[in-house]
Parts: sequence; C-alpha cells; structure tokens
Amino acid sequence: MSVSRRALLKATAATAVTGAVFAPFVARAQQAEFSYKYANNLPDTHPMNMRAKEMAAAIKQETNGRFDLQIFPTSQLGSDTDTLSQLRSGGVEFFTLSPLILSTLVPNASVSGIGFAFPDYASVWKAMDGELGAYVRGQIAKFGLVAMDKIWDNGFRQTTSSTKPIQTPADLENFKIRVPVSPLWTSMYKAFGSAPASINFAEVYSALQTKIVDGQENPLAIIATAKLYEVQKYCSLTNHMWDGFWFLANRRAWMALPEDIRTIVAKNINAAGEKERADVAKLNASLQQDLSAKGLVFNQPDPAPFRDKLRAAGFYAEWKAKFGDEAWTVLENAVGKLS
Ligand code: X2X
Repeated sequence: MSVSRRALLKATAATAVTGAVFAPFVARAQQAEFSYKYANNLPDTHPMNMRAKEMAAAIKQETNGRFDLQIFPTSQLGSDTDTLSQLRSGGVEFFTLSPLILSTLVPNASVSGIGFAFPDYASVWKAMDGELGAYVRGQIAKFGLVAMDKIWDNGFRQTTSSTKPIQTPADLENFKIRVPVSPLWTSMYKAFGSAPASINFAEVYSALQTKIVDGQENPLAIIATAKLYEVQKYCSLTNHMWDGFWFLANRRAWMALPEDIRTIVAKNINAAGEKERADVAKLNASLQQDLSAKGLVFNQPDPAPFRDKLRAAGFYAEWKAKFGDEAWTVLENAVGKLS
C-alpha cells in the first residue's frame, strides 16, 4: 500500500510539474498571436469560400500558428454596405467586395464595371493585373484600405427573371430588377428604362421569392450556389458586365502585422485568388447544363443592341465625365474606344 501510495504521490507531483511547465506553452499554441476576420457575401459552396478555407489553413501552417484567419461567409457579419463600414473602422480586418459597391466609398473604383467593356476573360485579367488594376488599387489606397494585388473573380453577369426572357433592350423597359447598392448599376438600368431596386445580396433570394422584384443579374456560379434558380424561371446570357471582388484589408490592421507574416498572408491570398479565378471560369462555362436541368430556361441575346441603347442614352458619355479623363483613358487603353 505504502509503495503504491508513494508512487501515486510521485506521479501526481510529476504531473503538477509537467502541467506547470507546459500549460503556458499549450495556451500560446492554441491562441494565435493575430486572429483576423474575413467577411464575404457568398455561400460556403462558392469557390471563393472553398479557396479561402484552403488559404487560411496554408497561412496558419506557414506562420506556425501565429496568424489565424476566421472566415465569415454569407454576409454573416452584415450586409455589404454594413461590412464596408466595419472594414473601415477595423471591426473586420478583411472583406471581399465588388468594385462597383466599393465605389460608394472610392468613386472611381467602379471604372472596371462599365457595361459591355470587356469582351472576354483574357482582356479582363490583362487589364486587372495590369494598368487598370494598378490605377484602381491606387484609388483604394487613398481611403485607408489596402487591396491585394490579384482581384478575385465574380464573373460575367447574366440576367434572370421570373416573368420573361430578356431578348432585346426593349425587354428591360420597366423591368423590376434588383441591383447591388452602387450608383453605376442604378444608372445603367435607368439608361435601359428599367425600374432598378438597390438591394444587398443578403436579401436577394427573399426579394425574388416575394416578388419585390422580378429579376436580378449575377454570374452563373452565384445563380447556382445561392440557389437563385429556385425562385427564377429564365436566364438570359446578357454578359453585360464583368465583375470581381477586391480582397480588401483595413490598413491599420494590415500594417500591424510583422512584415514576415504580411508577406505570407499576401502571397497566399493572391495565390488563392488565381485558383478561384480558374474555378469560377470553369463553373461559368459548365453550369448552363446543370441549371437547365434544374428548370431554368436559357436564351442568348445579341449584345450589340444593348450596347447601342446605352450609348444612345448617353450612359458612356455621362460616366466618362464622372470618372474623368485619366480613369477613362486607362479603361479605354484596356478595352478600346467606348464613347
Ligand atoms: O450582390 C451581388 O449581386 C454580388 C454577389 O454579385 C456582388 O457581390 C456584387
């Protein structure tokens, strides 16, 4: 008895010592030195969130657990307009946002979103990884935010409706269409003679379901992952605009990181963005068949009359004047003459 009691006491003492020595180490390993929030508006199943999860794991590993990126998809932390305010105040450290919605803060950020500017993905990436992207990142930097080098893809936007296919610009007249919160989007649909309603993405499914609006426009990868096909009947491949997501950081939070960590984080975000671009392009090319099987009725209108209508309505001239010559020239250097 006494032997076993002594052994027990020894074991207890050893545990206590071990515990005392290692407990703080364990606590440090579990709690990262930097825990930053990344908010976005897309479903968990969209390539943006799948690549973000991979990227967060890679960053954690490469920083030996010092940097922990917590992902909040599906506008969990608030609508896009709310989250932009939180990003500015530092309530969230990272946010992916359309250049057009970002223009509510950084006016010229939306220059890449002019209707019918880009003919294809090749021209998009050449511009956004080149002079046009650099111009916009420079504009963003004036507002206390940092944009990572590689913009992520949203895609070419298509038009869905519960009432009718969009075949010609006349079909857009008086059409009740949801648009994201951005002056450029509202202006474009006003030029088409539509009735645009500004609604954050978090409310789009229910706005379509309750028929507050008859239609909306988004790339196929979003129509599929956000299940908009459940509440829409027609999908018209209007390809009217390319849209992306700037990966934005609050500048104070970004600069608070030691340089080695900042380098690892930026490298992984940009690499994940390039993978996400490839995923989305692949999805956007293959989803028509899937979505047809789910009941969406597709048509492919000729884009020329839509562009002519915008030109005749003075849309390009108006935005050239708003953006100014410098921004407009950078855009036209990438896509050719627009106005
Ligand atoms: O709100 C939208 O439609 C979305 C998801 O495409 C954007 O973030 C602009």
